[in-house]
Parts: sequence; C-alpha cells; structure tokens
Amino acid sequence: MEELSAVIEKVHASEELDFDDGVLLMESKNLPLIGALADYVRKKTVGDRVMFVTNCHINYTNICTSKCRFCAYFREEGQNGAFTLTIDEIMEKAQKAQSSGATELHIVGSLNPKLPFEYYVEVLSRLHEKYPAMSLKAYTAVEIAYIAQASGISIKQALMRLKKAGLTGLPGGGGEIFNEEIRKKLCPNKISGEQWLKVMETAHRLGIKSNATMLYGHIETPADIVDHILRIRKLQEKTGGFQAFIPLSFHPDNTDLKKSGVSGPTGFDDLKIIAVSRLLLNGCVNNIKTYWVMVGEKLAQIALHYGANDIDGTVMEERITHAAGGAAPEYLPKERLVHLIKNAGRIPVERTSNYEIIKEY
Ligand code: V47
Repeated sequence: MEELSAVIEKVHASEELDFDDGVLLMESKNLPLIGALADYVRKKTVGDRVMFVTNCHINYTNICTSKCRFCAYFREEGQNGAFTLTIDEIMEKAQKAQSSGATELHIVGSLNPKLPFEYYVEVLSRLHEKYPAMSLKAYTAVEIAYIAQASGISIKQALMRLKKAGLTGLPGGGGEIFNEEIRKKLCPNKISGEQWLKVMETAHRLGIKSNATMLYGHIETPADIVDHILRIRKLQEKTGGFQAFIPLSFHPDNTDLKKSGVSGPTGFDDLKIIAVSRLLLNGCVNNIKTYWVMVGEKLAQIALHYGANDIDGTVMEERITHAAGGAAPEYLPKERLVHLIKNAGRIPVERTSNYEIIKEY
C-alpha cells in the first residue's frame, strides 16, 4: 500500500500518471488495490454502463509473409490449412452475420502477397453496397501499410480509397509491443511500432477512427508495457482518434515462442494490465475493452471490476486465438453478454461500432 501512496494521491487529484508511476503499478503485487483504483477511475469517467457490440469476425486469409513468433494462425502458401476466402465467401459470412443481428464486421487477415489492392477495395464496396448500415471495421494498420507498399501507393492514398469503398474504422490489431528491441525479436518482418502509430495517425487525420491493442505476456518487461500504453496516450492527445484500447493476452500453443519456453500470462497479469491501462489512459482513451475470446468469459466479467467498460463482442467466428490454443467458445450470444454484465452489477448497453447507443438493457 505504502509503495503506491503517491500514485493513489495522484489518481485522487486527477493528475496524469507518468512512466515511473506505471512501472511501480506494474511491479506491485497489490492487485486488489490497483483494481480498486482503476475501478474508481472507470466509474468517474464512464460510469456503470458496459458496452458491447453485436459483431462478426471475418478472417479472410491466413497466408502471411510476416511469420511472427507469437502467431499460430499464419500459413505459408501451399501449406496444409492455408486459405483465402473469395469475395463471394465473405459475402456469405456477412449474410449470416446480418441475419444474426450483427451491426459490425471485423475483417482482418494477414500479409498475403497474392492479393491485389482491388481485392481489399472490392470486399468493402460489395459489403457496403449490400449492407449499407453495417459498420466495416477492417484491416489492421499492418495490413494497410503492407497493401499500400505492395501496390506502390501512399498510406494516405490507400486509406482514402478504402474509405471511399465503405471502410468505417480500423481494428487495433498489429500493435503488439512497440519497444523496438522486443518487437524485432517477436515480429522482425512487421512494420515498427512508430510506423504502426503513423498509419493510425494518418487514418485519424482522414476521419477514420481506430482501436489500439497491445499484446502482452510473452517476452516484454513491465517497462515495455508502460511505454506502449504511453505512446498510445501521446498519439491520442494529438488526434483523439482511438476509440478503445484492448490489451491482448498472449496464447502460446502452436507458436514459435512456446518452443522457447514462453508460457503466457496468468490471470493476475490479465487483470493487472486492464487496470493499469485504465489508470494510464485516464481521461484520454475512455473505452478499455476486455476481449473474452482471449481471457475467457469468466475473467472478462471480473475485468469489469478492474477498469474495463467494454466487452468484445458476440464475435461469432474467430481463428487467431483458437489456432493458438484459445479455449473460449467462438460465439457469445447477446443474451449471454447481457447476463454476464448484469450479474457483475453493471448496465449492459449494446453499442454501434462508433460507440453510439443502440439499446440499454
Ligand atoms: O494483431 C496474434 C494478436 C491480434 C496471438 O480492434 C495473438 O476491436 C494472443 O487485434 N495470442 C488480432 N494474441 C486480434 C485483434 C483484436 C481483437 C479484438 C478486438 C479488436 C478491436 C482487435 O491478435 C493480432 C495480434 O496482435 N495475436 N497471435 C496469440 N497467439
């Protein structure tokens, strides 16, 4: 308690926490205290509503040149299990999503050298034409940088063309950990953290909102986590374009990292990182999202008392976490999400992709 007394005072005085405060929190084992502080900030900034979206994840390909060491999802071309969906197959999935009441499609894949820029545009334009009310949250900053470079256009041009085709926002994937040294070890073929932030900044300046993620529980240090969150905060102070921050809990099964003995985060880590995210992003990124697919529905529910105010989502189909040993189901019906939120003493609110309220339960 004593080691955190200066941080507690700062939080109560609504003062911004700095890097050292963040590291102190990360290194503390006083999880109940950190959780209570984060819950206090959550209540003060966003109240008791917990947001969720009725969405559907569509993973359009797993063929990837990046070969990240934390990833069990990717395949090389021609390898067993490699796939690329045709646009008709994507339309079929969207049809199912629409019939189950989805208002958002979350479309991410990998860095597939065979797919031309027109594929990405056509996916959006056909979806937008057929389902104009559906939000299309598509392509991570990493995919945007890759397809822009492969087709010889700037990131700004790529984003403008995708926006014109129907893109409504960018998911937060590919953030991983920004620290250059760690990132080189995790994903040497991926854009740097600064490049990821640059793509996001460009999107925000074009009026395209996005999310931000951070992958934790592998080879990063507490300082790397704090540094990552503070870099998000810095960009948010410039653009205001991040809608939510989502810490992603590393799943080691079938990954290269597991072979080196990395076993992944514990439940203690999952809750502490949600809480520290809330505290460091206080007043800056207001939606801290827990992703039940990665932490499980039970821990996601508890996370609502550790600073989270958003729970993703109905999801429907998910391949990235499940390839890496994720044991959660692939779908949570809306009624189940409502039950989990109410049972945690909070008010369930179904939201749109852009955080407009659809219905309070
Ligand atoms: O970019 C890959 C991560 C991300 C593993 O924006 C892994 O609303 C854990 O970004 N263990 C994809 N994580 C998921 C993602 C996401 C999820 C939910 C909501 C939003 C949003 C975004 O998953 C990847 C990568 O960072 N990832 N492999 C793994 N083995």
